[in-house]
Amino acid sequence: LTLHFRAALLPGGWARDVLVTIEAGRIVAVTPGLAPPPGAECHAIGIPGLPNLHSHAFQRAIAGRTERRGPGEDSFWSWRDAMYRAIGAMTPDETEAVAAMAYAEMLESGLTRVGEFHYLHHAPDGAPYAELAEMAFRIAAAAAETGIRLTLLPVFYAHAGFGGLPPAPGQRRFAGDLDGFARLLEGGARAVAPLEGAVLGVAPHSLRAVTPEELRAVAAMRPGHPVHIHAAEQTREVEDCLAWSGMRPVRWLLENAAPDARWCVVHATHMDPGETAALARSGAVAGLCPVTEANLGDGVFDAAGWGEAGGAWGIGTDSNVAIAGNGELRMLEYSQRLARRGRNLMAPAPGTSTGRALLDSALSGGARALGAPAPALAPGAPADLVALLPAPGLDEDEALDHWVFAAPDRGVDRVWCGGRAVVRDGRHVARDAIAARFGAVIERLRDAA
Ligand code: NGQ
Ligand code: ZN
Repeated sequence: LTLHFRAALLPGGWARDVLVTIEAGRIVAVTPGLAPPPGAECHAIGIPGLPNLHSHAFQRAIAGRTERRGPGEDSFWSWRDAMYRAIGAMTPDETEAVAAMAYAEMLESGLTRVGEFHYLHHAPDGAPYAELAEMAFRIAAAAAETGIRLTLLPVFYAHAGFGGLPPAPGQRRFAGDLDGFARLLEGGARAVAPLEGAVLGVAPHSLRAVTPEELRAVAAMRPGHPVHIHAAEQTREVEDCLAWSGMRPVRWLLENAAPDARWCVVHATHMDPGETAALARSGAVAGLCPVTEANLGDGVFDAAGWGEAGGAWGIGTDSNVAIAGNGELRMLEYSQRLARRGRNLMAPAPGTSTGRALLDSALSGGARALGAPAPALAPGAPADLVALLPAPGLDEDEALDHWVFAAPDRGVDRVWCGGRAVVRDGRHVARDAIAARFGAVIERLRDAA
């Protein structure tokens, strides 16, 4: 396969008239300054595929179904109850169908690898499936069907709150002990084994859901592989952690879990300046999910301060309420503008492009968090590429700024994973079948609820 881009973002920056040769799923040559030879496929703007470092695919099933004001205080916590109820009856077939829809939409927005923070393990009554890792196989099947790269993060979840509280009834599909988790992990390894480039990490769910001993045990189960944890997303979690330990959640992690470059701290919304500086220094990636964080009323992550502290970050679509790579980047910059009453706060220096800075960070931080090679249009790299729609009259960085801030939708033309075109004209190649199946599942779940 030979692709030609009028402009392409290479490791050293933009180049024009770039010929990209792909063989057996990998890029074998990248040559700027060439006119398209006969037979080459021509596109406008080429960028590497973006990592989506945090997804709960099944939550795509409630998109649009939790936006009606509740009876009491409507908050993250009442959303969580509604989410538990709405998905309480979801079967393995249904979960696979919903995940396939979410993954197709991720690809349609240029997200070519997903970190699936996977905790829907057991049957609706909490009983283990005959194959304990049944649901991991379903996630892997959805990834295989859509062509997205998978970093599977099986989640250890044992408690309803700080201090080792027993799990609540709504959490029985997630909960288990360390022995069960070791077997889930072994099943997860079998599930992802057939997928090219798949990665297996671990995810202690949160400081609420694991004890310190469990956290240490889980983090040690996949040496050298990603460790993801939710932390400091809601102020109530900060208060509960202070009451339990005398420390804020990120401070507790720093003192007790020794996070390093294989860690991804998801959200990390509420940090004081000391936590921000120390966590940034640790090498841990901040897993930012700006659209979900806005949707759930989490608060504003100080991304500008994190950047000044040298912190790495990537983006995640988390609840999948709206799936778009450019949408996450836009929300991230806009949250900073609203909080600091300034503009272009994520651009590092005068004259630099905000869209470019956002993309560069999300590519490198996201890949690190997912244990994946840095996405690059370079020989030897996996052929995971995105062609953006042309932006007439704009220079290259402006085209990225347009994609982030001005594109009417996902702004993506074509996407390749492993050299295979999985999105054409902005549509996943199997969208019709996947969307039909998804629609039937949504109706069934609504009837069941
Ligand atoms: C999750 N979502 O794991 O899906 C959580 C809700 C929890 C977010 N934190 C459950 N956004 O945190 O207990
Ligand atoms: Zn999450």
